[in-house]
Amino acid sequence: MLIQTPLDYEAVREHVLSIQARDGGTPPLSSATMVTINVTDSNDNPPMFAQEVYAVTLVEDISLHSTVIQVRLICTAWLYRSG
Ligand SMILES: [Ca+2]
Repeated sequence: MLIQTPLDYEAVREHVLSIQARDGGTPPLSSATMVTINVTDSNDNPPMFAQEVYAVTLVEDISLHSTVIQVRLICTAWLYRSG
């Protein structure tokens, strides 16, 4: 068996295949079996910022070490898992 399209854990975590083998005899004899493929997760989704653009205005005499902005990141792998 060969992989022909990329696997995507977030889309499909399990593939169940039915395989049949048949010989060239007369009459042909065959057997069938099931193959279950479990896809494991890899870290293939980069985190995304919650907003595309962040902007902040600061007074010039702001104290050193002041927090100037908080940005929020969304772990997209988590998004796909929870859905
Ligand atoms: Ca993943």
